[in-house]
Amino acid sequence: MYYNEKLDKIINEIAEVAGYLWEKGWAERNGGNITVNVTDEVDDALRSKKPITEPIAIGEVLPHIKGMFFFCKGTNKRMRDLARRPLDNGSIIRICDDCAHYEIIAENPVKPTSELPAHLSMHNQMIESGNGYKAAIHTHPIDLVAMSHNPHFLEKDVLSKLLWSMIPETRAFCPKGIGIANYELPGSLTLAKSTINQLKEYDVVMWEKHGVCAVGPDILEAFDQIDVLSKAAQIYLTAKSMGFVPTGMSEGQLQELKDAFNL
Ligand code: 2HA
Ligand code: ZN
Repeated sequence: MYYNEKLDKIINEIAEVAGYLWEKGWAERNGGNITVNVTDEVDDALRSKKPITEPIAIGEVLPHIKGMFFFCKGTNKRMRDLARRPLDNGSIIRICDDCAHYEIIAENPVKPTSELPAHLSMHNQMIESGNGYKAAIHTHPIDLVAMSHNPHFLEKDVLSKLLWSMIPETRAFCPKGIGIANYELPGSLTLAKSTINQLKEYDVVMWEKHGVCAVGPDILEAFDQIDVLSKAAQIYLTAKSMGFVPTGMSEGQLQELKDAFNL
């Protein structure tokens, strides 16, 4: 038992997904990050804990996450270690009442992920939109990142349409497709801004030549979105490596799926 039953369940899900990211080869060294809004699971004991740090600036003012609690992978920590020892490789932070700083409230002085501005901006937007989403993930899937090196695939919805057409599940389980954020410095506020811009339309965003971000109701569903897209990318790449360009499902077949599943 780490904290309480409900919070432990979420921490165990985070550890489970961290293990998948490592196994898939998407999480070299400290690559990738996970944050989950755990405000509803924080009990009075944790809420009354004194912060172990002075307030640290987020770099943004994020009014919708005032006073909220997030479990965050630690900066410079490895996903493969988060999978085995989540509390040594992540920490719980609380957003201060000024909405511009956070403090670490768990025992563990692990500083949160370098992509905190993007992650907290995504959570802020999710609360604002009222979509009920609580999880955000960023990872480095080899196939999807490789595709982002082709300028044609960075044009709006070109990649979504190609990936949807590779296997019916992609259309069904990633119905919004994938948005594109052009290359920006990792960890920067500009990357955070272009990510949340794309999130207005998509649940998954490609970070050009870097990785992919996804949001969802929980961390498993956010991971599933990237996994489904990566599977479609692998089908495309496998066909290409066999020496042909895959035909892809037709517009009619994709429309039929859209109608059948009310997408
Ligand atoms: O946290 O992946 O983008 C390590 C990264 C930064
Ligand atoms: Zn990254």
